[in-house]
Amino acid sequence: MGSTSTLPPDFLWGFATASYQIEGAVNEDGRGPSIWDTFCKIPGKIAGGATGDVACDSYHRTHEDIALLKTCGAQAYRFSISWSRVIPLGGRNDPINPKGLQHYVKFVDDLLEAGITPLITLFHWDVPDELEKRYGGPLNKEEFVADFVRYARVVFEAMGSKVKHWITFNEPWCSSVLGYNVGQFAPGRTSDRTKSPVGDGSREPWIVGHSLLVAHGAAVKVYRDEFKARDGGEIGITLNGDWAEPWDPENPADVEACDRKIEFAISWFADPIYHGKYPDSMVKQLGDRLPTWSPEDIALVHGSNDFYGMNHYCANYIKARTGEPDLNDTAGNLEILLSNKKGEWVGPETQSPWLRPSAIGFRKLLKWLSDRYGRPKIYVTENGTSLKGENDLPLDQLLDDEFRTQYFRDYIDAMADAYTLDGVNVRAYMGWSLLDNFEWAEGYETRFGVTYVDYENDQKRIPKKSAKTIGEIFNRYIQKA
Ligand code: PNW
Repeated sequence: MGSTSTLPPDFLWGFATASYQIEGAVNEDGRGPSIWDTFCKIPGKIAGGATGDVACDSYHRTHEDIALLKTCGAQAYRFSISWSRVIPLGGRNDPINPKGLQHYVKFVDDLLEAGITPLITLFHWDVPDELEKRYGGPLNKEEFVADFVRYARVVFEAMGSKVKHWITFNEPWCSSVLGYNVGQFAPGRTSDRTKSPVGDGSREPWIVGHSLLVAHGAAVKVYRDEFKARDGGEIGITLNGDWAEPWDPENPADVEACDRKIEFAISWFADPIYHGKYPDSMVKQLGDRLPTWSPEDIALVHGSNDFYGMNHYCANYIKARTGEPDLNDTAGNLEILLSNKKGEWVGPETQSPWLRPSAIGFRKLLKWLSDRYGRPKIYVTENGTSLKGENDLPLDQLLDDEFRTQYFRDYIDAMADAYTLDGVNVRAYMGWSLLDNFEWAEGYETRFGVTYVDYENDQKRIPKKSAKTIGEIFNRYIQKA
């Protein structure tokens, strides 16, 4: 397997990051706070009491990051813009912060000068805190959509002539479910009163997901109406989702539950975009808690992807639940497990409790998405792994990250097979991540970088083995033009 597979000559590869995870400089040059600044201040929410106050200090080290990209041979860099750096209060009538905007314009110029293609994510979970306070952020669709559209237009105006690949939202599933049901991510709302005094996990995630979809569609319309003809770029959304295997392949209920799991995680967003409606499985389980589509809103959303942005890390075993679903269930009335009926693990353990690698699952999910959505152009916008205990290793061992290197070999193999053997139109791949960084609720204890960041010593960066190897892997696969 793998040996005869290839990737096309124009295949684009590089690395991804997100603003709050790497930038630091949270109070600098007029940036306003986002919901993550606020959430990190609540005791007990983040491992080790960590915050993104300094993170990798990338706001001050754009040149170091570009040098790293060049050392790895990366052709592309996916990063996100902090909305509250550009518009500190966030709203459509609030002032623009020229210094914040200029930071990103300059960064794009520097990337282009270094020969690196920028892919920009407009939103990677960091709602301006003022909008959360003003009207509840994406719980208020009308306000949120209007404010997001204005922010998107400001960014397109400033950088549209230079940036050809735009991602509206990163992983709306995470914002909706982890932010409004589990309460593990900002703004931390949940029905669980031991975790939060506010929130309704049975309703809010579905409302938030709907708002994010409409905001995506509205921003795409602005791009297509006002910029695309002049700038010739493309725009899409990035969705996360893992592959699903039945816990007991002999049990039809478990087999059926696998599709339902992917529908609740991915098709929740992808079906409206590609098919103009929510999946039947979700309508059936959620009833009137799932918002219905007005003709105006679905017209914005249906057909709104120029490419499908795919974040993918791992696979799960799925066991159907019997009986009525819990009101707070967001998964499709099933259990998500890491081992099957025979007691076999889906993959080796990592530092992230939810992540056990299974490269064959990547190939299968690529095919599943390709079939369900009419063979869209797919950009893999994140893929990568943490390592069990990496943070505790002596430096020489930490830098020799063979486990991560093998993960990339296996996953890129699987992707090349999907392209070559299964006819999947996958055209780009961004490894997660260029740098060890602020891993949300897990703080700095979990590392995902191909570059080690020494948080104790002036955020010094040292490339790991994986940083040096990934380019060789792509060189083998990408056909010479
Ligand atoms: C993605 N889960 O998030 C994000 O886009 C990145 O910002 C993040 O650093 C990366 O994956 C690694 O975690 C996820 O619990 C976070 O299933 C959590 C989950 C999935 C994706």
